[in-house]
Amino acid sequence: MKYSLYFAPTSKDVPSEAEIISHKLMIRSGMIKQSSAGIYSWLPLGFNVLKKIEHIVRKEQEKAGAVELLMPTMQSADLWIKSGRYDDYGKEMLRIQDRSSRQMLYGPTNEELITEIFRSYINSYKDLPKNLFHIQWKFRDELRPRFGVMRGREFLMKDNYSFDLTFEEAKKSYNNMYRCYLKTFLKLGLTPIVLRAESGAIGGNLSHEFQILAKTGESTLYYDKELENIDPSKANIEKLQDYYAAVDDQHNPSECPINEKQLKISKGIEVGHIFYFGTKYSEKLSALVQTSDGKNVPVEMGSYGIGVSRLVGAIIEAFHDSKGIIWPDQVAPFYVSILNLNTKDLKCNQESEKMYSNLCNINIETLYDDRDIAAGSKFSDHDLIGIPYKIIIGPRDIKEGRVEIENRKTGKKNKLSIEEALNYIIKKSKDSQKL
Ligand code: P5A
Repeated sequence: MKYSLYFAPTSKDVPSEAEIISHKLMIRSGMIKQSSAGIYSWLPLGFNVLKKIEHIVRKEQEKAGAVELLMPTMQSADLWIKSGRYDDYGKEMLRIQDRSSRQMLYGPTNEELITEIFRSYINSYKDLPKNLFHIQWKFRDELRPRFGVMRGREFLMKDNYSFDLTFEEAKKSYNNMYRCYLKTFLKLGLTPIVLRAESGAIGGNLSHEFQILAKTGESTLYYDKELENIDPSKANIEKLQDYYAAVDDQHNPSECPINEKQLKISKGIEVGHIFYFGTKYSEKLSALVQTSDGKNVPVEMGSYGIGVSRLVGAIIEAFHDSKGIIWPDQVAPFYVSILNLNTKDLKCNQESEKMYSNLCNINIETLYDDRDIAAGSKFSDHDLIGIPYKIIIGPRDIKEGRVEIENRKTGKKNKLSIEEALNYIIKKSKDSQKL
Protein backbone atom coordinates (compact mmCIF):
# COMPACT_ATOMS: atom_id res chain seq x y z
CA MET A 1 0.00 0.00 0.00
CA LYS A 2 1.28 3.44 -0.90
CA TYR A 3 0.89 5.86 1.99
CA SER A 4 -0.21 8.60 -0.43
CA LEU A 5 -3.24 6.47 -1.34
CA TYR A 6 -3.79 5.12 2.17
CA PHE A 7 -5.91 6.60 4.91
CA ALA A 8 -4.06 6.75 8.24
CA PRO A 9 -4.91 10.13 9.75
CA THR A 10 -2.18 10.37 12.39
CA SER A 11 -2.14 13.29 14.79
CA LYS A 12 -0.25 14.73 17.72
CA ASP A 13 -3.38 15.73 19.60
CA VAL A 14 -4.95 13.53 22.19
CA PRO A 15 -8.59 14.08 23.13
CA SER A 16 -9.05 14.84 26.81
CA GLU A 17 -11.31 11.84 27.42
CA ALA A 18 -8.52 9.40 26.45
CA GLU A 19 -7.21 8.32 29.87
CA ILE A 20 -5.07 5.32 29.03
CA ILE A 21 -2.17 4.83 26.67
CA SER A 22 -3.84 2.37 24.27
CA HIS A 23 -6.78 4.71 23.76
CA LYS A 24 -4.45 7.66 23.17
CA LEU A 25 -2.28 5.72 20.72
CA MET A 26 -5.23 4.30 18.81
CA ILE A 27 -6.58 7.79 18.24
CA ARG A 28 -3.19 9.34 17.48
CA SER A 29 -2.29 6.64 14.98
CA GLY A 30 -5.65 6.99 13.22
CA MET A 31 -6.90 3.49 14.04
CA ILE A 32 -10.33 4.45 15.35
CA LYS A 33 -12.67 7.41 15.44
CA GLN A 34 -15.29 7.72 18.12
CA SER A 35 -18.77 8.01 16.66
CA SER A 36 -20.62 8.26 19.98
CA ALA A 37 -19.85 7.19 23.56
CA GLY A 38 -18.32 3.72 23.47
CA ILE A 39 -18.99 3.32 19.72
CA TYR A 40 -16.19 3.56 17.16
CA SER A 41 -15.52 3.55 13.46
CA TRP A 42 -12.56 1.35 12.68
CA LEU A 43 -10.29 3.22 10.28
CA PRO A 44 -8.08 1.18 7.91
CA LEU A 45 -5.14 0.63 10.31
CA GLY A 46 -7.39 -0.37 13.20
CA PHE A 47 -9.57 -2.54 10.98
CA ASN A 48 -6.46 -4.27 9.65
CA VAL A 49 -5.33 -5.23 13.17
CA LEU A 50 -8.86 -6.29 14.14
CA LYS A 51 -8.92 -8.67 11.15
CA LYS A 52 -5.51 -10.11 12.09
CA ILE A 53 -6.68 -10.88 15.62
CA GLU A 54 -9.93 -12.30 14.32
CA HIS A 55 -8.00 -14.57 11.96
CA ILE A 56 -5.82 -16.03 14.74
CA VAL A 57 -8.84 -16.52 17.01
CA ARG A 58 -10.77 -18.20 14.17
CA LYS A 59 -7.93 -20.58 13.29
CA GLU A 60 -7.59 -21.77 16.89
CA GLN A 61 -11.35 -22.27 17.18
CA GLU A 62 -11.33 -24.41 14.07
CA LYS A 63 -8.36 -26.42 15.30
CA ALA A 64 -10.31 -27.14 18.50
CA GLY A 65 -13.26 -28.48 16.49
CA ALA A 66 -15.60 -25.48 16.60
CA VAL A 67 -17.62 -24.65 13.47
CA GLU A 68 -18.30 -21.09 12.34
CA LEU A 69 -21.70 -19.61 11.60
CA LEU A 70 -23.05 -16.08 11.83
CA MET A 71 -26.00 -14.99 13.91
CA PRO A 72 -27.59 -11.54 13.56
CA THR A 73 -26.90 -8.57 15.83
CA MET A 74 -30.63 -7.85 16.11
CA GLN A 75 -32.68 -10.36 18.07
CA SER A 76 -36.32 -10.71 18.95
CA ALA A 77 -37.13 -10.33 22.65
CA ASP A 78 -39.25 -13.53 22.66
CA LEU A 79 -36.43 -15.97 23.44
CA TRP A 80 -35.05 -13.70 26.13
CA ILE A 81 -38.45 -13.51 27.78
CA LYS A 82 -38.55 -17.34 27.79
CA SER A 83 -35.05 -17.64 29.27
CA GLY A 84 -35.87 -15.04 31.93
CA ARG A 85 -32.98 -12.80 30.97
CA TYR A 86 -35.07 -10.08 29.32
CA ASP A 87 -35.68 -8.55 32.73
CA ASP A 88 -32.48 -9.74 34.39
CA TYR A 89 -30.23 -7.97 31.88
CA GLY A 90 -31.56 -4.57 32.94
CA LYS A 91 -30.34 -1.32 31.45
CA GLU A 92 -27.30 -2.87 29.79
CA MET A 93 -29.55 -4.25 27.08
CA LEU A 94 -30.41 -1.97 24.19
CA ARG A 95 -34.10 -2.47 23.50
CA ILE A 96 -35.64 -1.42 20.21
CA GLN A 97 -39.16 -1.56 18.79
CA ASP A 98 -39.67 -2.35 15.12
CA ARG A 99 -42.38 -0.73 12.94
CA SER A 100 -44.92 -3.34 14.02
CA SER A 101 -44.20 -2.62 17.69
CA ARG A 102 -42.37 -5.91 18.13
CA GLN A 103 -39.78 -5.87 20.91
CA MET A 104 -36.29 -6.31 19.51
CA LEU A 105 -32.84 -5.95 21.03
CA TYR A 106 -29.24 -5.56 19.91
CA GLY A 107 -27.66 -8.80 21.17
CA PRO A 108 -25.33 -8.45 24.18
CA THR A 109 -24.57 -12.22 23.85
CA ASN A 110 -26.11 -15.19 22.05
CA GLU A 111 -26.93 -18.07 24.43
CA GLU A 112 -30.67 -17.86 23.68
CA LEU A 113 -30.36 -17.59 19.90
CA ILE A 114 -27.88 -20.44 19.55
CA THR A 115 -29.98 -22.67 21.81
CA GLU A 116 -32.96 -22.01 19.55
CA ILE A 117 -30.88 -22.85 16.45
CA PHE A 118 -29.71 -26.07 18.10
CA ARG A 119 -33.26 -26.96 19.18
CA SER A 120 -34.57 -26.51 15.65
CA TYR A 121 -32.22 -29.04 14.06
CA ILE A 122 -30.76 -31.42 16.62
CA ASN A 123 -32.65 -33.86 18.79
CA SER A 124 -30.52 -36.99 19.08
CA TYR A 125 -27.42 -37.98 21.03
CA LYS A 126 -26.11 -39.24 17.67
CA ASP A 127 -25.57 -35.65 16.53
CA LEU A 128 -23.54 -34.69 19.60
CA PRO A 129 -21.17 -33.17 20.49
CA LYS A 130 -21.45 -29.84 18.65
CA ASN A 131 -19.47 -26.67 19.10
CA LEU A 132 -20.54 -23.58 17.17
CA PHE A 133 -18.91 -20.16 17.05
CA HIS A 134 -19.34 -16.77 15.49
CA ILE A 135 -17.48 -13.49 15.51
CA GLN A 136 -20.06 -10.76 15.72
CA TRP A 137 -20.66 -7.29 17.13
CA LYS A 138 -22.37 -7.06 20.49
CA PHE A 139 -23.98 -4.14 22.25
CA ARG A 140 -23.96 -3.55 26.00
CA ASP A 141 -25.14 -0.20 27.21
CA GLU A 142 -22.33 -0.01 29.78
CA LEU A 143 -22.86 2.45 32.62
CA ARG A 144 -19.39 3.88 32.05
CA PRO A 145 -17.98 3.12 28.62
CA ARG A 146 -14.32 4.08 28.85
CA PHE A 147 -10.78 3.33 27.86
CA GLY A 148 -11.66 3.36 24.16
CA VAL A 149 -12.27 -0.10 22.72
CA MET A 150 -11.48 -1.76 26.06
CA ARG A 151 -14.89 -1.04 27.52
CA GLY A 152 -17.00 -0.13 24.55
CA ARG A 153 -20.74 -0.24 24.15
CA GLU A 154 -20.50 -1.80 20.69
CA PHE A 155 -17.68 -4.37 20.61
CA LEU A 156 -16.58 -7.40 18.62
CA MET A 157 -16.70 -10.73 20.42
CA LYS A 158 -15.88 -14.27 19.38
CA ASP A 159 -18.44 -16.41 21.17
CA ASN A 160 -18.93 -20.11 20.95
CA TYR A 161 -21.27 -22.59 22.46
CA SER A 162 -20.80 -26.27 23.22
CA PHE A 163 -23.55 -28.90 23.28
CA ASP A 164 -23.11 -32.28 24.95
CA LEU A 165 -25.21 -35.14 26.22
CA THR A 166 -23.76 -35.55 29.70
CA PHE A 167 -21.99 -33.55 32.35
CA GLU A 168 -18.78 -35.56 31.77
CA GLU A 169 -18.85 -34.80 28.06
CA ALA A 170 -19.62 -31.14 28.74
CA LYS A 171 -16.60 -30.94 31.03
CA LYS A 172 -14.44 -32.35 28.25
CA SER A 173 -15.72 -29.62 25.91
CA TYR A 174 -15.03 -27.03 28.61
CA ASN A 175 -11.47 -28.28 29.11
CA ASN A 176 -10.94 -28.38 25.36
CA MET A 177 -11.93 -24.71 25.13
CA TYR A 178 -9.81 -23.86 28.16
CA ARG A 179 -6.75 -25.18 26.34
CA CYS A 180 -7.81 -23.58 23.08
CA TYR A 181 -7.96 -20.20 24.87
CA LEU A 182 -4.47 -20.62 26.32
CA LYS A 183 -3.17 -21.43 22.83
CA THR A 184 -5.04 -18.53 21.23
CA PHE A 185 -3.60 -15.92 23.59
CA LEU A 186 -0.10 -17.34 23.26
CA LYS A 187 -0.47 -17.19 19.46
CA LEU A 188 -1.38 -13.53 19.82
CA GLY A 189 1.93 -12.96 21.61
CA LEU A 190 0.32 -12.64 25.05
CA THR A 191 0.83 -14.61 28.28
CA PRO A 192 -2.63 -15.42 29.65
CA ILE A 193 -3.27 -15.56 33.37
CA VAL A 194 -6.15 -17.88 34.21
CA LEU A 195 -8.44 -17.32 37.16
CA ARG A 196 -11.44 -19.10 38.61
CA ALA A 197 -14.26 -16.63 38.13
CA GLU A 198 -17.76 -15.71 39.13
CA SER A 199 -20.16 -16.51 36.32
CA GLY A 200 -22.35 -13.37 36.71
CA ALA A 201 -25.11 -12.67 34.19
CA ILE A 202 -24.27 -15.70 32.02
CA GLY A 203 -25.05 -18.01 34.94
CA GLY A 204 -23.82 -21.49 35.78
CA ASN A 205 -21.39 -23.04 38.15
CA LEU A 206 -17.98 -23.28 36.49
CA SER A 207 -16.17 -20.36 35.00
CA HIS A 208 -12.66 -19.11 34.23
CA GLU A 209 -11.38 -15.72 33.25
CA PHE A 210 -8.34 -15.11 31.04
CA GLN A 211 -6.46 -11.94 31.87
CA ILE A 212 -3.35 -10.30 30.57
CA LEU A 213 -1.16 -8.05 32.64
CA ALA A 214 -1.40 -4.31 32.05
CA LYS A 215 -0.91 -1.42 34.46
CA THR A 216 -4.19 0.11 33.35
CA GLY A 217 -6.23 -3.08 33.81
CA GLU A 218 -9.45 -3.02 35.82
CA SER A 219 -8.80 -6.14 37.95
CA THR A 220 -6.24 -6.53 40.71
CA LEU A 221 -4.30 -9.78 40.34
CA TYR A 222 -2.13 -11.73 42.77
CA TYR A 223 0.19 -14.02 40.86
CA ASP A 224 3.49 -15.84 40.67
CA LYS A 225 5.95 -13.33 39.25
CA GLU A 226 7.50 -16.06 37.07
CA LEU A 227 4.48 -15.48 34.80
CA GLU A 228 6.10 -12.20 33.73
CA ASN A 229 9.15 -14.00 32.36
CA ILE A 230 7.32 -16.36 30.05
CA ASP A 231 8.00 -15.98 26.34
CA PRO A 232 4.63 -16.71 24.68
CA SER A 233 6.30 -18.27 21.62
CA LYS A 234 8.01 -20.89 23.82
CA ALA A 235 5.46 -21.34 26.61
CA ASN A 236 4.42 -24.78 27.78
CA ILE A 237 0.65 -24.98 28.20
CA GLU A 238 0.75 -27.60 30.95
CA LYS A 239 3.19 -25.55 32.99
CA LEU A 240 1.29 -22.32 32.44
CA GLN A 241 -1.68 -23.74 34.33
CA ASP A 242 0.40 -24.53 37.38
CA TYR A 243 1.33 -20.97 38.32
CA TYR A 244 -0.56 -19.38 41.17
CA ALA A 245 -2.96 -16.56 40.24
CA ALA A 246 -6.04 -15.07 41.92
CA VAL A 247 -8.12 -11.91 41.82
CA ASP A 248 -8.07 -9.76 44.95
CA ASP A 249 -11.26 -11.06 46.57
CA GLN A 250 -10.15 -14.67 46.11
CA HIS A 251 -6.61 -14.22 47.36
CA ASN A 252 -6.17 -15.41 50.92
CA PRO A 253 -2.60 -14.80 52.20
CA SER A 254 -2.82 -17.63 54.72
CA GLU A 255 -3.71 -20.15 51.99
CA CYS A 256 -1.44 -18.82 49.26
CA PRO A 257 0.84 -21.66 48.02
CA ILE A 258 3.77 -19.40 47.05
CA ASN A 259 5.98 -17.28 49.29
CA GLU A 260 5.86 -13.51 49.52
CA LYS A 261 8.97 -13.04 47.41
CA GLN A 262 7.41 -14.92 44.50
CA LEU A 263 4.07 -13.15 44.80
CA LYS A 264 3.33 -10.05 42.74
CA ILE A 265 0.31 -7.77 42.81
CA SER A 266 -0.60 -5.93 39.65
CA LYS A 267 -3.44 -5.09 37.29
CA GLY A 268 -4.96 -7.22 34.56
CA ILE A 269 -7.38 -6.92 31.65
CA GLU A 270 -9.97 -9.62 31.06
CA VAL A 271 -9.64 -10.73 27.44
CA GLY A 272 -11.60 -13.97 27.65
CA HIS A 273 -14.19 -15.69 29.80
CA ILE A 274 -15.56 -19.23 29.67
CA PHE A 275 -18.63 -20.72 31.33
CA TYR A 276 -20.18 -24.12 31.95
CA PHE A 277 -23.85 -23.67 32.78
CA GLY A 278 -25.34 -27.13 32.14
CA THR A 279 -29.01 -27.04 31.27
CA LYS A 280 -29.79 -23.45 32.32
CA TYR A 281 -30.92 -22.39 28.84
CA SER A 282 -31.76 -25.74 27.28
CA GLU A 283 -34.42 -26.43 29.93
CA LYS A 284 -36.12 -23.06 29.55
CA LEU A 285 -35.95 -23.15 25.74
CA SER A 286 -36.78 -26.89 25.44
CA ALA A 287 -33.58 -27.93 23.68
CA LEU A 288 -33.95 -31.65 24.32
CA VAL A 289 -31.94 -34.56 22.96
CA GLN A 290 -32.80 -38.21 22.95
CA THR A 291 -30.41 -40.53 24.80
CA SER A 292 -29.49 -44.02 23.51
CA ASP A 293 -32.21 -45.50 25.73
CA GLY A 294 -34.91 -43.23 24.37
CA LYS A 295 -35.16 -40.60 27.13
CA ASN A 296 -35.41 -36.91 26.27
CA VAL A 297 -33.00 -34.77 28.29
CA PRO A 298 -32.02 -31.09 28.09
CA VAL A 299 -28.69 -30.65 26.35
CA GLU A 300 -25.61 -29.71 28.45
CA MET A 301 -24.09 -26.38 27.42
CA GLY A 302 -21.17 -24.04 27.88
CA SER A 303 -20.34 -20.65 26.38
CA TYR A 304 -16.95 -19.13 25.69
CA GLY A 305 -16.09 -15.51 24.85
CA ILE A 306 -13.06 -13.60 23.61
CA GLY A 307 -13.12 -9.80 23.42
CA VAL A 308 -11.69 -9.39 19.91
CA SER A 309 -11.93 -5.59 19.77
CA ARG A 310 -10.81 -5.29 23.41
CA LEU A 311 -7.69 -7.28 22.46
CA VAL A 312 -6.58 -4.52 20.09
CA GLY A 313 -6.35 -2.14 23.06
CA ALA A 314 -4.99 -4.81 25.40
CA ILE A 315 -2.15 -5.66 23.01
CA ILE A 316 -1.19 -1.99 22.78
CA GLU A 317 -1.25 -1.73 26.58
CA ALA A 318 1.24 -4.60 26.64
CA PHE A 319 3.44 -3.44 23.73
CA HIS A 320 4.30 0.23 23.39
CA ASP A 321 7.02 2.76 24.23
CA SER A 322 7.24 6.54 24.41
CA LYS A 323 7.19 6.81 20.58
CA GLY A 324 4.13 4.68 19.97
CA ILE A 325 2.85 1.17 19.36
CA ILE A 326 5.12 -1.89 18.93
CA TRP A 327 2.98 -4.54 17.24
CA PRO A 328 3.83 -8.22 17.69
CA ASP A 329 4.56 -9.47 14.14
CA GLN A 330 1.48 -11.67 13.93
CA VAL A 331 -1.05 -8.85 14.43
CA ALA A 332 0.82 -5.92 12.87
CA PRO A 333 -1.25 -3.96 10.31
CA PHE A 334 1.73 -4.17 7.90
CA TYR A 335 4.89 -6.19 8.28
CA VAL A 336 7.33 -3.65 6.91
CA SER A 337 7.35 0.00 5.88
CA ILE A 338 9.55 1.64 3.28
CA LEU A 339 10.55 5.18 4.15
CA ASN A 340 11.57 7.07 1.05
CA LEU A 341 13.45 9.95 2.68
CA ASN A 342 13.56 12.18 -0.40
CA THR A 343 10.82 11.88 -2.99
CA LYS A 344 12.59 14.47 -5.13
CA ASP A 345 15.60 12.22 -5.57
CA LEU A 346 15.36 10.05 -8.68
CA LYS A 347 17.42 7.16 -7.28
CA CYS A 348 15.47 7.14 -3.99
CA ASN A 349 12.22 6.94 -5.93
CA GLN A 350 13.41 4.23 -8.30
CA GLU A 351 14.83 1.99 -5.59
CA SER A 352 11.89 2.53 -3.23
CA GLU A 353 9.45 1.60 -6.01
CA LYS A 354 11.52 -1.47 -6.87
CA MET A 355 11.74 -2.58 -3.25
CA TYR A 356 8.00 -2.02 -2.88
CA SER A 357 7.07 -4.10 -5.89
CA ASN A 358 9.50 -6.87 -4.89
CA LEU A 359 7.92 -7.11 -1.44
CA CYS A 360 4.38 -6.97 -2.85
CA ASN A 361 5.21 -9.76 -5.31
CA ILE A 362 6.10 -12.10 -2.46
CA ASN A 363 3.04 -11.06 -0.44
CA ILE A 364 4.85 -9.26 2.35
CA GLU A 365 2.47 -6.60 3.60
CA THR A 366 4.23 -3.30 2.98
CA LEU A 367 3.36 0.31 3.63
CA TYR A 368 5.42 2.42 1.22
CA ASP A 369 5.74 5.98 2.49
CA ASP A 370 5.93 7.91 -0.77
CA ARG A 371 4.57 11.16 0.70
CA ASP A 372 6.30 14.42 -0.06
CA ILE A 373 6.82 15.39 3.60
CA ALA A 374 9.81 15.89 5.91
CA ALA A 375 11.81 12.76 6.74
CA GLY A 376 11.35 13.45 10.46
CA SER A 377 7.58 13.30 10.13
CA LYS A 378 7.84 9.96 8.37
CA PHE A 379 9.94 8.55 11.21
CA SER A 380 7.55 9.76 13.87
CA ASP A 381 4.47 8.49 12.01
CA HIS A 382 5.95 5.04 11.51
CA ASP A 383 7.16 4.82 15.10
CA LEU A 384 3.66 5.76 16.21
CA ILE A 385 1.97 3.19 13.95
CA GLY A 386 4.37 0.50 15.17
CA ILE A 387 5.10 -1.58 12.06
CA PRO A 388 7.80 -4.18 13.00
CA TYR A 389 10.44 -3.17 10.39
CA LYS A 390 11.38 -0.01 8.50
CA ILE A 391 13.44 -0.04 5.33
CA ILE A 392 14.92 3.43 5.17
CA ILE A 393 15.96 4.63 1.72
CA GLY A 394 17.94 7.90 1.77
CA PRO A 395 19.85 9.71 -1.04
CA ARG A 396 23.35 9.28 0.38
CA ASP A 397 23.21 5.55 1.13
CA ILE A 398 21.28 4.59 -1.97
CA LYS A 399 23.96 6.09 -4.20
CA GLU A 400 26.23 3.42 -2.77
CA GLY A 401 23.55 0.77 -3.13
CA ARG A 402 22.72 0.64 0.57
CA VAL A 403 19.57 0.94 2.66
CA GLU A 404 18.99 0.83 6.39
CA ILE A 405 16.72 -1.58 8.24
CA GLU A 406 15.36 -0.61 11.62
CA ASN A 407 13.71 -2.94 14.08
CA ARG A 408 10.84 -1.09 15.79
CA LYS A 409 11.05 -3.16 18.97
CA THR A 410 14.80 -3.05 19.63
CA GLY A 411 15.55 0.19 17.77
CA LYS A 412 18.55 -1.59 16.20
CA LYS A 413 19.62 -0.30 12.79
CA ASN A 414 21.49 -2.23 10.14
CA LYS A 415 22.98 -0.96 6.89
CA LEU A 416 22.66 -3.53 4.12
CA SER A 417 22.79 -3.81 0.36
CA ILE A 418 19.39 -3.72 -1.37
CA GLU A 419 19.49 -7.45 -1.96
CA GLU A 420 20.59 -8.26 1.59
CA ALA A 421 17.79 -6.07 2.95
CA LEU A 422 15.19 -7.89 0.90
CA ASN A 423 16.50 -11.28 1.99
CA TYR A 424 16.62 -10.17 5.61
CA ILE A 425 12.95 -9.16 5.56
CA ILE A 426 11.97 -12.37 3.75
CA LYS A 427 13.75 -14.46 6.38
CA LYS A 428 12.26 -12.54 9.31
CA SER A 429 8.78 -12.77 7.84
CA LYS A 430 9.13 -16.54 7.36
CA ASP A 431 10.32 -16.91 10.96
CA SER A 432 7.34 -14.96 12.23
CA GLN A 433 4.90 -17.11 10.25
CA LYS A 434 6.17 -20.11 12.21
CA LEU A 435 4.97 -18.54 15.46
C1 P5A B 1 -19.32 -16.01 26.78
C2 P5A B 1 -19.57 -15.95 25.31
C3 P5A B 1 -20.08 -13.76 27.65
O1 P5A B 1 -20.75 -12.87 27.15
N1 P5A B 1 -21.50 -15.31 26.43
C4 P5A B 1 -21.01 -15.67 25.14
C5 P5A B 1 -20.44 -15.23 27.40
N2 P5A B 1 -19.02 -13.54 28.42
S1 P5A B 1 -18.47 -12.11 28.86
O2 P5A B 1 -17.44 -12.33 29.84
O3 P5A B 1 -19.52 -11.27 29.30
O4 P5A B 1 -17.80 -11.46 27.61
C6 P5A B 1 -16.77 -12.14 26.90
C7 P5A B 1 -15.61 -11.22 26.64
O5 P5A B 1 -16.04 -10.09 25.89
C8 P5A B 1 -15.25 -8.96 26.22
N3 P5A B 1 -16.11 -7.84 26.63
C9 P5A B 1 -15.98 -6.58 26.19
N4 P5A B 1 -15.11 -6.02 25.33
C10 P5A B 1 -15.19 -4.69 25.10
N5 P5A B 1 -16.15 -3.90 25.67
C11 P5A B 1 -17.06 -4.43 26.52
N6 P5A B 1 -18.00 -3.64 27.06
C12 P5A B 1 -16.99 -5.81 26.83
N7 P5A B 1 -17.71 -6.65 27.62
C13 P5A B 1 -17.17 -7.88 27.49
C14 P5A B 1 -14.33 -9.38 27.36
O6 P5A B 1 -13.05 -9.68 26.84
C15 P5A B 1 -14.99 -10.62 27.89
O7 P5A B 1 -14.07 -11.51 28.48
